[in-house]
Amino acid sequence: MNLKNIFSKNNLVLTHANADIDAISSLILFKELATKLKKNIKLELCYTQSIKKPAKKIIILYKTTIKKHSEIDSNKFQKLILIDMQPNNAPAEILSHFKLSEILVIDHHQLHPDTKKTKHIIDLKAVSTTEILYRLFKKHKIILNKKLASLIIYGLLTDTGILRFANNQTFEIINKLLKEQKLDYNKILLNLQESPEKAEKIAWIKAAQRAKILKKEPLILISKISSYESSCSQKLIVLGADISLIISKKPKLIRIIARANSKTKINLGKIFIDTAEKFKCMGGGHPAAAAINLPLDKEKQAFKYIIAKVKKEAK
Ligand SMILES: [Mn+2]
Repeated sequence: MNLKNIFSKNNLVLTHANADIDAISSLILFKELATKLKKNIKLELCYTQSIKKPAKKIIILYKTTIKKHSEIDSNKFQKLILIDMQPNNAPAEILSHFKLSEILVIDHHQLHPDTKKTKHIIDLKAVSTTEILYRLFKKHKIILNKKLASLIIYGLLTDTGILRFANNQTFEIINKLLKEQKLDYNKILLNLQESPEKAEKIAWIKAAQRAKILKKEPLILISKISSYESSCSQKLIVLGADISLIISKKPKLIRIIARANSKTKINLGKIFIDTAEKFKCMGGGHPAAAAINLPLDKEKQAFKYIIAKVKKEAK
């Protein structure tokens, strides 16, 4: 696929809800890549609903403007580019303005059936979307600089839990970029460091207190918390769970976050995509990290379905 031919004059570049460092770094990298490939094109960078606190730091550091999706008039754009997300997770009010064939997807999450009808670059082996963008820079022979290389590394580090889920490729790319751009790894780490707020630490402790054992082999823990569900899920893994499920009640939905450690054989992303298909809601992710939003009217049924699948497929 030659990216050059894909852009139109006005391009809307959107990333997922609760945008993380990989999502924001990838947006900035994509804009740089696109404007180098095709001069005079316009790209509007945009996020869905909210941005995570550490990712906001990247926006300030790079002096970038990224708008909220509700501030966007989709009529102005002929092309939608989804970064670190797929159409099934895009807000309907934006999606309704585009045919699937007018959408370009760049992502490393499990392929959703709707995505097959789009133009897409999906690489499940890439640990971050910035890794896919790194390869696109190479493929199109666009020269990197210190700032862009740092963004690639930010995504690689954060989406692998600071290298806990890294593979040989991850180290190779990081090493290459550090050397080529004469970057200081400690300085990069420093930019990512964020001490959690007291409220988040209390959420972790509550999630641990409320945890119940769903299965002993592999060890599946389930717990409830109203916010910070993603990091709570991760903390249960650190405590010793092979798989953790966190239920979080939101105003109009129930959000479930699932995590697995690297030795457990399960594809949580696939389970959540199947569940989302069956119960017509939003869900997906990676084999070891996934999220789903269950509508309140189907919550009980969908929840039962998830629990049964996770228990059955976890090895
Ligand atoms: Mn990502």
